[in-house]
Amino acid sequence: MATASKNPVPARVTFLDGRGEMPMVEITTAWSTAEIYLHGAHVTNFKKHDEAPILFLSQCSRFEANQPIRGGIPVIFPWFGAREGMTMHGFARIKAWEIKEIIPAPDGSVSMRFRLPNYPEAGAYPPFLAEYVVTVNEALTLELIVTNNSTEESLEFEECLHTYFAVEDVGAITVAGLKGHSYLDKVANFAKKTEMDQAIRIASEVDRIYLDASGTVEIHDAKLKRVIRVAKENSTSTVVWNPWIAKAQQMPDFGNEEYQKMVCVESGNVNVNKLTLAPGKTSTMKVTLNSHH
Ligand code: TA6
Repeated sequence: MATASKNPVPARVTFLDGRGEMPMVEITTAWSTAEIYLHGAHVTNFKKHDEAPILFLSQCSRFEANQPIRGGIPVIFPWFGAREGMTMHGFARIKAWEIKEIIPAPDGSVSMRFRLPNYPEAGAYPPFLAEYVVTVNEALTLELIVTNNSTEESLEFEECLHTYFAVEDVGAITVAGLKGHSYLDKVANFAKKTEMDQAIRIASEVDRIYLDASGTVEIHDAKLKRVIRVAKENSTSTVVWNPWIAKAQQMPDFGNEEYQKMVCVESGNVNVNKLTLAPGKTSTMKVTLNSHH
């Protein structure tokens, strides 16, 4: 929770046209700055005033309709991964969300509530409401709130905040907090394995869905001398991904060398951890990102 400052610096919320003339909002608080595009309710930047940005954003990212932004925090909903004949990772990240509420708090924090309008692609699902609350202070807190508005059908869905973290050199980081968990190794055709390392190192393509993993994960960045903490509530899947060299070269919206400057640590409920929401019920997945030296 943000430490309430005696004379909170008034927060500032600015609406502007971002890259690709896409509407975005910039939030500046006493502790930090964040940028959020309405496209996908996509957070593209979070930077504490005295630190390097916490999120990675590709220099080659697209900023156009029906294309995901490469980097920041893609909001993956209502499915994760590939679906025959459908867009990868659901449609929420490539659609415009609406701003429903801006809530300045007495301590100088700012929260912004976004809502996913009812697009035709949602027709395959029982009626639902998806909202996303982004809170900016010395941390960045994200809440993905899904309500099943059906009176008789259960809502089955996957969700994931597919966060790209900025690192100085991916070869000099470790990812901690997943030892002992089972994971599906996409690089080995989704073979089920067990994580043996408390400090995971990345020296090749890594694409792992850790299952029943609800704990905090830390990214230790030796070169930036900082630790990024990914804490979460109501999320039992953690995905760790780095495309490495070959995959980086195959992605047109990602620089060939950019794999060295990022790691995805994603918080969700995917695969066998997918959610089934009873009629009228609401589920809230909460992720809090922070960093310290
Ligand atoms: O979360 C890891 C992953 O599923 C990888 O397999 C890779 O596909 C990545 O997501 C990025 O997917 P995207 O559709 O954003 O290129």
